[in-house]
Amino acid sequence: MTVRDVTDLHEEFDGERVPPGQRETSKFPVLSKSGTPNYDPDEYSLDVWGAVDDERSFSLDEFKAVDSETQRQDFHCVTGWSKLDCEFTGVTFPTLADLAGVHDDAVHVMFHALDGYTTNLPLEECMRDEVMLAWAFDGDDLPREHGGPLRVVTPHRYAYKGAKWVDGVEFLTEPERGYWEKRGYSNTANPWNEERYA
Ligand SMILES: Nc1nc2c(c(=O)[nH]1)N[C@H]1C(S)=C(S)[C@@H](COP(=O)(O)O)O[C@H]1N2
Ligand SMILES: [Mo]
Repeated sequence: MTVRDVTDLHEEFDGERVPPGQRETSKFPVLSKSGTPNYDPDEYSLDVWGAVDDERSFSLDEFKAVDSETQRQDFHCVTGWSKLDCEFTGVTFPTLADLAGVHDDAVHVMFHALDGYTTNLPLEECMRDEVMLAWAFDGDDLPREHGGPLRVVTPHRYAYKGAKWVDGVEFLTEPERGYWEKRGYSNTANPWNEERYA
């Protein structure tokens, strides 16, 4: 299996591999605002809507049939730990955007999740190959507490920008704020600038 290594991403941000104020951990801590939500695999769908040509709804099997890849990435939590060399398998955001046909006036994205979590990013920060909707971690199904069946990963931003249990991707023509962004976390979340809290 080919693994695309994107662990040199920090060079783009003129920073060290472990961003300032972060400590490397070999564990994979769990951070969830309200525990792991239940879901029915038969009912689950990933919905894509808003400023797109084709609003889409994928079952898990349908989504897993989309062109996917495996990447080696680092993971930076705003609370101060970084986990290096995570292997995530999934669909890149640009691939998903291509399937939906994003309108020219789309500028922002809101991710929605099964636990009521939301998080937002400018469209241009989503249109990077290392932003993935991932269903596998280190070769196995993504563990439920880490966002299985499907989560977003954002290695260029603190990990709260990556919704676990993602079930919706909404393309917006105006910026909006997600769950933590409304509650004092940085809207921009660049780990190499320590954009932690607003
Ligand atoms: N749906 C959802 N996604 C979420 C969260 C959450 O509470 N709900 N927590 C975020 C935060 S603050 C972090 S640091 C990462 C943690 O991912 P992990 O639990 O796999 O380490 O998920 C992010 N995505
Ligand atoms: Mo977090």
